[in-house]
Amino acid sequence: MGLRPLHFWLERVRVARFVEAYCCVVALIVACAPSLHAQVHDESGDWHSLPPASEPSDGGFTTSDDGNVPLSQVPQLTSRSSASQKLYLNFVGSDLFNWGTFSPHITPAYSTDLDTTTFSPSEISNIQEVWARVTEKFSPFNIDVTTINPGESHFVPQDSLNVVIGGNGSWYPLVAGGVAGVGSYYNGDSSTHNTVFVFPKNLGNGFPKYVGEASAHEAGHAFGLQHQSTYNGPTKTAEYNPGTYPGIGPGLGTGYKSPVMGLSYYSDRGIWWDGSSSQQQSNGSPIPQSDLPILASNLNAFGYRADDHGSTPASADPMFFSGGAVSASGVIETTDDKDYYSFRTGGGQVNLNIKAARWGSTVIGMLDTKAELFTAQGALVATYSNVAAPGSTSLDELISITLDPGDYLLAVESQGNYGDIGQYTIDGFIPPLAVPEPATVVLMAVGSMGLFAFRRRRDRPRICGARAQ
Ligand SMILES: [Ca+2]
Ligand SMILES: [Ca+2]
Ligand SMILES: [Ca+2]
Ligand SMILES: [Zn+2]
Repeated sequence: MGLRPLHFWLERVRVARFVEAYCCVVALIVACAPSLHAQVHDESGDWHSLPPASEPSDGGFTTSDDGNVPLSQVPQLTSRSSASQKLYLNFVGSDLFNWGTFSPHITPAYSTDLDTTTFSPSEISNIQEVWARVTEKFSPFNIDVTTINPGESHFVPQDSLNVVIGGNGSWYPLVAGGVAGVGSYYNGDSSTHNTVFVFPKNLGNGFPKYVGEASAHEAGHAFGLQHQSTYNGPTKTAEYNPGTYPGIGPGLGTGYKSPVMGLSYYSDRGIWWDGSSSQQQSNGSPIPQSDLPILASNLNAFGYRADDHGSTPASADPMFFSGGAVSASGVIETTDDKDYYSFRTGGGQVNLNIKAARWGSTVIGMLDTKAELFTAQGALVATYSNVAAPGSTSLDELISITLDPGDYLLAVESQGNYGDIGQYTIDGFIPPLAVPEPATVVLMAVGSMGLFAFRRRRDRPRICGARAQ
């Protein structure tokens, strides 16, 4: 995608005619995630009011509850500190006076209560969860998702993106989940200060899943992505492609996946997508958009992170070499990646859980895992390949197999569908090599060594100085 003039581009909420008129007047495009409280135009042409978000607000004013901390004590989280390019999740507020053609001025800190001067324990927990969710989205890339402010001087192209997460965006003319300029991370438009906005007060009062999806969505815009939309021929049927999720609002089932750049709030998995962008050619045909190459492009400059575990049997990481309780973790950066591990077992029941990313017990992963087990010689022993689908919620693979003693290879992979990438963990148990009984020699007193040596020499003659087997 080439550089384009920054146009403001508005979602279709409330009165479509107003939006169209507004777009004609304002020369800039701002892409905005839909608000949970806004009305959206569904495929049938009816207007639907979205239900309240499932996360209840405590509704109370918290002043000095035990455990509240000042904003300066926001958790200092970093997903990849070695990466020089930062995706800064700013939960502490902003005083940016001008942004594009707007005047946000004061954005309060992220808050689920009325006290925006401190973080309550539950707000701290939410901040950690949002960070974990955004970390998963960008885990294949060489960019650090962090809550540590890189400093104003770093909010310049191809350096750091400032994702301001606070308030309700009342300065913006529409109720929205967030707002961003397409390509604003690299296009050098100083009016947007390498900054995008997320409005948690319009996202289930700061519900972490919605805030996480919206933060990744607005960052995606800054990194050059348009919306993922749906069409019937040249007619756009939905600005925000809901993926396989069957409706709007939570609770309509599990096992679904949706584009981060579409409508992913309610789906099990918000993933990067290959589909039709919101942009159309002059004849109406939708312009395709494959999200991943755009994110990884030279314009953004961060690219994919280096593969973390060898992709061939010869480069397997011997992490489980001696067996026993095992744990490991990694990232499937692309659908072609395989992460190989070698292990040696004394034989018996092997149990390994290969899991997509979690927040506590909640699955927040994009990766639909797959695993293959080989002998050390490369013969396939077993394949574990549950495909996540509606009704089949698991992104994980459970290996439960009885193995003969020996050396094996485990390959962790993607199921291979577009967007099946991200973090995984491995935990479980591999029966270790049988610990040999201590040799008689160890138990012998020093004074007996002569006798032992004598007996060994007689029983097992040495050949060329080496003991015969
Ligand atoms: Ca608060
Ligand atoms: Ca690999
Ligand atoms: Ca990898
Ligand atoms: Zn958007």
